[in-house]
Amino acid sequence: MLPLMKVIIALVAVLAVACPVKSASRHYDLKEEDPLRILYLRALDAIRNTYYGDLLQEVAVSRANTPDVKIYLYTPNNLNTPSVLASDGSVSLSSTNFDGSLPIFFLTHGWNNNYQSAMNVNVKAAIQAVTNANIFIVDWSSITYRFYTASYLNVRPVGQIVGDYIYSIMTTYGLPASQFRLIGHSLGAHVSGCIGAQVRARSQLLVSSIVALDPANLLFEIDNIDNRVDPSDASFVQVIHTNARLLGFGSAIGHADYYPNGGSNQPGCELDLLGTCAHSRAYYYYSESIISSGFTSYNCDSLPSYNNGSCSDNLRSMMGQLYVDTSASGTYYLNTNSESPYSQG
Ligand SMILES: [Ca+2]
Repeated sequence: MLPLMKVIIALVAVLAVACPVKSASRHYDLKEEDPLRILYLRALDAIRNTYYGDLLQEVAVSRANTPDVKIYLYTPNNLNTPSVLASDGSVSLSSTNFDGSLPIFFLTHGWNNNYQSAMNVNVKAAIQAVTNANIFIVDWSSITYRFYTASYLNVRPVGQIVGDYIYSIMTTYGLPASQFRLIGHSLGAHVSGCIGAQVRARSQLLVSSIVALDPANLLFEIDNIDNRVDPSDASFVQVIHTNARLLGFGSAIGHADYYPNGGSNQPGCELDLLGTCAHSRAYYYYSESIISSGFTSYNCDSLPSYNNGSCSDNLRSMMGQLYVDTSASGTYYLNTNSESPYSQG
């Protein structure tokens, strides 16, 4: 039977059962979720638990290699027309406008996205609006336009390819790992973690920061840091959660984790059963944080505590920012507007 058919049958079966749900997963607490959410999550679990083995077989022959990963470079001298680079290093940076004296950012997109997707377009424009920088966009769309599991299984291989690429820049130009900053959305957030881990493995040094924008949830485990973003992957890891426990990872997995509007549902995304609207808010908030006066957030343990004022005397931090707040630690809460500009100050 085709895997897709199995998935459809699993979804139908789970939806048909509709039995009371116990809070079984270590990723999410279902008690406060609505019934449709619960069914959705159980369907995802059914896919994972029942058919994961088959899906692994399906993609066993498709481990990413360097031809699957393209890298696009934008600099102050080519703001919108990229230099197209090969991730095996076969295209020399000396043939581009790369400037080793400028900050270096690597952006990595998620599933069903490419280098021209909204995440890349918005974050790149925001960076370019405030500073001169080398902006590398990692395009692994030849993989991400395939089945989710194929993308999931290639998070670490793609991270290793790009980590090796960064290491080659470091050695060629004599640059420190601390000059590199990584930004990734969804699966790309975990790829960024794996990039950082590979740089560390090659150089024994850490990249400066990773901004993990609503890192993907499905199939990732809190106990396995090897294929997901975690604090060991960079000097500082900031996570912005906007669709926690559905498309995005719920648990706090960075040095500092920000939960705008509670981190699960976002205002302006009310009819958002699949979570895609809330999931994308992460990069819209982040882009705005770069070019605006920012999003004030408060160290707090929950949205209700934040909303009832219990945390108003706690430490504050600005969510996002081009150069993240490395003094932050723990979880932070804030509210936003339902449309741009999202910041409430
Ligand atoms: Ca990791």
